[in-house]
Formats: sequence, C-alpha cells, structure tokens
Amino acid sequence: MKFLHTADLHLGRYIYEKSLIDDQKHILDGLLTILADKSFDALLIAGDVYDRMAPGPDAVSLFGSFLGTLKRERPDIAVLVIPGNHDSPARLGFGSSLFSALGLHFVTDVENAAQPVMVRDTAFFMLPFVPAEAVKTAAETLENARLAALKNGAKRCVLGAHLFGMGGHSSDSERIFIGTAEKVDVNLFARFDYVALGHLHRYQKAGENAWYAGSPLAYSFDEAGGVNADPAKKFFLQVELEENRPPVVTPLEIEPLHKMRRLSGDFEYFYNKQDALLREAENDYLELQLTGDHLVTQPANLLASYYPHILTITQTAALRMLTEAQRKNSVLMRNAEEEGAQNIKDDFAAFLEDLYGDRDENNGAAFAEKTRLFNEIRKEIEAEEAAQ
Ligand SMILES: [Mn+2]
Repeated sequence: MKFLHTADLHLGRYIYEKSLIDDQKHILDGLLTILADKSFDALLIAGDVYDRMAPGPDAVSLFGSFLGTLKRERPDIAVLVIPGNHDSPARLGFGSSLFSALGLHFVTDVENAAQPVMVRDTAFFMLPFVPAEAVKTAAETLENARLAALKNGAKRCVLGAHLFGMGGHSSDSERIFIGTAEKVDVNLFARFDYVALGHLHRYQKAGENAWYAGSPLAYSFDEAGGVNADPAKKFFLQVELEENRPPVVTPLEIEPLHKMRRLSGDFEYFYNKQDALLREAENDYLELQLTGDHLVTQPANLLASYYPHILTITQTAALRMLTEAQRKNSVLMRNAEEEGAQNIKDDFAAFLEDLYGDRDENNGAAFAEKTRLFNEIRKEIEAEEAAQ
C-alpha cells in the first residue's frame, strides 16, 4: 500500500488581499505530476480543502478541475477527503454518494467515520473535523471498527483526521480555533498503522504512528522561519505500509511559485539591492520591515519595480510616530471627558438653534422643555453606563 498524504490546502486563501489561487494551482499541478506514478494507490486529504465555509468560485473550480484531471489520468486511484474546521461539511460533501462510485470518497459526517473505505487490502477510516470532546467519543467507536475490519480481512488500518494533537507546533495561519480544550491526545489512535493528520500547518510527527503533512504552501509570514531566515520548506508525504513494519514516510519537497519571506533592513538596504539574499528573494512574497529612523513616503511604490511581490511593509519610524500620537491622543481624551458633559449641553443647544433658529421669546419655552428632556435622557444613559 502506497499513498500520498496532504492536508490544509486552504483553496481560495488570501494574504494581505492577495489571492493565492495561482500559487495553489501550481501546487495541485505538481501533485498531479507526482500521482501520475501508478504505484500510488490513494490520495488522502486530511481536511481544510477550502479556506472558508462558502468558498469562492475560483477555489471550487480549481478543486473540481484537479479531481477531474486526476481521475482522467488515474481512474484507479482512490481519493479520500474529510472536512477540516474551515470547510462546510455539507458543501464539501455535495454529491458524495454519487462520487463514491468513482472512487472519490468524501466522508463529511462523523456517523460514517467507522465505516472504512477499502483500498486494496487496507481499511481507510476518515474522521471529519469535530470538537475535541467528540473525538474522544469517536475514538472508542473507531477502535472497535478497526478490530472488526481486521477480522473481516483487512491487512492494515489507516485513519485520516483533522485535529489539534497535543504537543503540536502551531503557526499563525491556523490559529482560528485554539485553546487547550481543543487539543486531542493522538495516542487515542495508537493502534492504527498510520494516522494522517491535518490542521497544523507545519510538517511534523505527532506520535509513534501519526504525522501532520502540513499545508502545501506557507500561509502566514511566521511560517517563513524568522526574519531574514530561509523560507519554510513544505512537503507532501509519501506513505508506504507493509505488513508488520512501521510506516515508511518520505517527505516530498514542494517547490512553490513564490516563497514567503520576512525581511528586515533600512530602505537603502532594499533599494540598493547589494545583498545576495535580496536578489534571491526578488520573486518571493515579501513582508518588509523598514528599520530606518526616517519615514519613507510610499516605500511600496519605490520598491515595486525591484520586488514585484511585496505584500506588506511596516516602518519602525511610522510605528514610533504612531505610539507618540496615541500617547498624545490619550491625554486629549482625558481632557475631553472632563469637558464632555459641558460640551454635550452646548452641542444640543447648537442643534436646537439649527432646527428652530436663535432662541427667542417664540421658542424659549420649547427650548427649555427639550433641553430638560435631553438632560434627563443623558443622565439615564450615564447611569446605565456606570452600572455596566
Ligand atoms: Mn488548516
């Protein structure tokens, strides 16, 4: 049994308003090239196919054409998919009862997790994303189902799941639901031959028999591996299972269309482009931190011809000015609060004058009555605010 494990495609993702759809198409094209090798029996996608519950048309088209091409080129390959926390199970599961006849298995309901998909002599159990509490319940059912599958002739059992394994290393791009209550002890599934995990975006081993493939693209700058560091490496996992042997897991490095880097230096450093690192980075997605003392006006425009894929720039000088402005602002706010009550009365008087003209004997009584009502309401609001 040989299959490919990936997860966290997040099709349709944007970073700083930049769509990554071309980058994602490049990644999926690379995956098609790998899977053209007929020795692969299956492709397993462990959740977060899409970046959002209601994916955009470009994301849906991309995934649809990927599956279509794959099945045209490799009609015999099994495809196993579960929803992650970013996916809508109902949308991802569209047509699943029809597609299963074609060897495309979308398991989107936890009720079906204990019914394995047989690929040759291996039973694949697929556990869609559910809250951590429900994973613990499902673990018991799955263990019984695993034993039953072996009794029924399966040689080995694989589990696909989307969860936050205890002790895993997270990164910015998956911190959407987090908190220790969401963590799951991967040892619950220790008796499976291989556990194919999704959710954490860094490739990592999560237990004796469990691996995260990680996202095939870096989806946040913190995955870039630190300021001025080499970009993070991303992988698909080739998994080979043989009887009575631990799984053989081979990471296949992915070459992205654009790497992602976080670079720091003053404006002249980037503008003069003397450093070899900068020439290497010119085609990358960049997060620049400009460290100089002076504020540069529109640095993105000035640098765009050298680095066409700058996604964001921060300036130390601007941050310092901002902090200064915030400090001044908070002094102004304090003064304003003290004057506030008087100001509101003045504002309301001006408002009445706008409506009815200057206060005179014709409208004097109406002004007084409206002002009295207004003050009453204002005091009620203040009392309610104080009570909260
Ligand atoms: Mn994810």
